[in-house]
Amino acid sequence: MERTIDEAAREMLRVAKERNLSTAWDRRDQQGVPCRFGVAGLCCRICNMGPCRIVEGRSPKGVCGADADTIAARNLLRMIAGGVAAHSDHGRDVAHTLLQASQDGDYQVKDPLKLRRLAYALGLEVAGKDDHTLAREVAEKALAEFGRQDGELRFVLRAPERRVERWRRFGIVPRGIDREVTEVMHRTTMGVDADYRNLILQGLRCALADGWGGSMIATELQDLLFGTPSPLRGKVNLGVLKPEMVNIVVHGHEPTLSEMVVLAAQSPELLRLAQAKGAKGINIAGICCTANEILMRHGIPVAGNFLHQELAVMTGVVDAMVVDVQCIMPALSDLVRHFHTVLVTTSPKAKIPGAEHLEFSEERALEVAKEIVRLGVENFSRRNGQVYVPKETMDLIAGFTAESVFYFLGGRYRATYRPLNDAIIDGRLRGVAGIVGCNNPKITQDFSHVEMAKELIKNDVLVVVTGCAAIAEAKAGLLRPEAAFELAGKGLQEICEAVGIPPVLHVGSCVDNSRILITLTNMVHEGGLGEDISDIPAAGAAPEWMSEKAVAIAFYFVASGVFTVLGSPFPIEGAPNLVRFLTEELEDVVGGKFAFEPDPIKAAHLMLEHIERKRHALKLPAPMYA
Ligand code: BF8
Ligand code: SF4
Repeated sequence: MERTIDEAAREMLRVAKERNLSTAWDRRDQQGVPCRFGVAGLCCRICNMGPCRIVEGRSPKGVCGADADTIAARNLLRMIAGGVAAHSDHGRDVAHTLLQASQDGDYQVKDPLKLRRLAYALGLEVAGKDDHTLAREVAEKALAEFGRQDGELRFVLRAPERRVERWRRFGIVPRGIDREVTEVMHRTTMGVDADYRNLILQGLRCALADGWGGSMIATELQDLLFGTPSPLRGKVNLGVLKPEMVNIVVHGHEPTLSEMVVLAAQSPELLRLAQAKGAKGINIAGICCTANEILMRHGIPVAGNFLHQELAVMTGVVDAMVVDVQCIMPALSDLVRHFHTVLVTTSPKAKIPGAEHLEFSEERALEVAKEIVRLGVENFSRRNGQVYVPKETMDLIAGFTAESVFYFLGGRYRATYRPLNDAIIDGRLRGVAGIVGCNNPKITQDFSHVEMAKELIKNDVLVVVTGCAAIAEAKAGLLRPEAAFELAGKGLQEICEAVGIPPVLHVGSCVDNSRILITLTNMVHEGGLGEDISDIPAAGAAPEWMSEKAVAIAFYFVASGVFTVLGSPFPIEGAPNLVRFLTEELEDVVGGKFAFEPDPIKAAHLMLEHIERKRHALKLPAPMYA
């Protein structure tokens, strides 16, 4: 199997081989054939009577009597809880940061208009309050959602009425964010919930507490603090690293840190220091979701997605790699020892043996960020001359949001979803699709993301992307407006040309998948495409997923009524009833369901077939350019 489709990555993998440096791909090979019980979801180590394994014919049940469906469902639920916890803890941190925002502090309110809209959505009295008082109240209200004991999460009520009714009917409206995570952990301990259907319902409720809770809080409050993105130009891939400059790579997730690093790198005193060290300036580049955050708000270049983190270090020009939380390979600390790069951990939640730890705090945000940048600048003169920077870069447009895309589609002065809905209704567009999620060394890097997107846009489906999928599409050039003429069908081409957008729209980081939920809701409200998200000709996919966070995302999309295709199955294949429930029966419950399909073209066609079914149900005409 090819490791990657990315020329820059290929080049760096050659360097890795020459220098005998281990990468995620090598370690994946060293793992050999994975344990078949793990793959099938048939291993349980929840209690000390086990670990138990389900073997057909010999041991169909665990010591306690749990069967394959129970065991696989419990394991899957714990993955959901892990993902929800990660996104939501990020959301909580952002709310804490918002609490600190003040006129003269490091963090300020950057989008007062959105502040007012959000305060209103949270049920706050808006009139007569200044921005920072209101921001405080929004932060407190948001924080209360985590510990809420009863009732319903406020943001859930932003979903279409039909959707909320459906959730109420099945008892899956999340109460409090932390409560749902805790309840998953409780119900999956030994001897509690043994009914895979009942377990999955709780999994859906917990996931909804992410999409319409923790992640949505993260996205919305980040917009308040750092500004709501609007489309801008940027560059991606390892060629954005500059041998003649100090390169500081920020990797991880929370813009609370990366925003400050961006600011610190503009400080005259550090720029002077960089010059004194012989550097032409300070270059900041991003990896993973924090890259998406600072790309879409500042146009900061992106060094790459998840599987690029080790490759970036191997260029030999990364003076500091600054990380916070999530998707940071512990392998980095071994790797940096072969280079001059200093790896800086910044979160008390995420330390790595061998890394330098410089703890970030909101109270001293800019000060700590400057210390971190200084570390990088001082390290510039320790470079040892071995430089392998690939030349690859690609232009892109990023920074679309539920607000801004349709600001464009609606014309400069009228934010409306009408043109988008009309295009779907008259058949110029077949529908919309989201491609999200990670890289995974089990799958050729970026291949599935890119092939799937190409197939969809060729068939007049407008594609939105987030996270590492967004970076994959960007590297392949699909976030350029020109890509519409090269690759899109005639209908999508017309729209892209009229509005000046690429056929694949970058809508942000992984917590920004909540922007897609709001977009779909706005489409419902605009009218003509049914009354619920599940009526819209839309589909989702995570073709190269690896993280528990992707499981949480997939579950909240399905729970919100979206047909979602995964490039590799959940570890549940040994549990036939559970598989049937998730891939068939669930549609009757939430209007969405899962499919598993490794071939990205076949997966795209599953999505297209679903979109056709939805068009048919809405009695829409055949696509204009079939
Ligand atoms: O949160 S797509 S590899 S970086 S988990 Fe991680 Fe997956 Fe990338 Fe962003 Ni999302
Ligand atoms: Fe085995 Fe049941 Fe304990 Fe799991 S919970 S380890 S299946 S006895």
